[in-house]
Amino acid sequence: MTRTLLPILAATVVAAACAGPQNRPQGDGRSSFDGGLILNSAALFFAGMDADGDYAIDRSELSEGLTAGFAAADADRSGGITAIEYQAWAQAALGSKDALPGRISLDVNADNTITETEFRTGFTDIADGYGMSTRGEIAFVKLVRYVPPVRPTNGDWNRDVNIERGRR
Ligand SMILES: [Ca+2]
Ligand SMILES: [Ca+2]
Repeated sequence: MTRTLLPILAATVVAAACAGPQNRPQGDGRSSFDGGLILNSAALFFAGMDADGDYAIDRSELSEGLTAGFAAADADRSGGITAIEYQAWAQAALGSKDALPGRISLDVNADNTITETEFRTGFTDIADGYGMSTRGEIAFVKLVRYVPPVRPTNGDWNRDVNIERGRR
């Protein structure tokens, strides 16, 4: 009973949170953001791969970093990263267990295990998005992004969402 009920309750909470503007708090409960620099996905992980200290990640640093990252994440050396292992690794290496990329996006065949191929492919795709495929390196400047201030004043809650989507 408890096993089946909990996911339903969790799903209900998520659905309520996503239900739209009518469920947003009014007045002082509205959020705003003063703007500033944010870290792009996997920024801490990539930055830590800079072995020669030139503030850029080249292809060999990326490859070695991915090898080391997979080895660290696969705590029991089973050859795959389980959900629990990924959560622990993401907390340590990405800065949060909720940081992107999430486990589900890396586990392409959805077998609840992230193989080394899936791990490397997922992070290589992100690295390519930061310029690895075109420039052969990721400069640190690509790992941060400026987000302008957000001041919802006319009930336009979608603006928060659109800015969040603009990061992808
Ligand atoms: Ca470097
Ligand atoms: Ca998999």
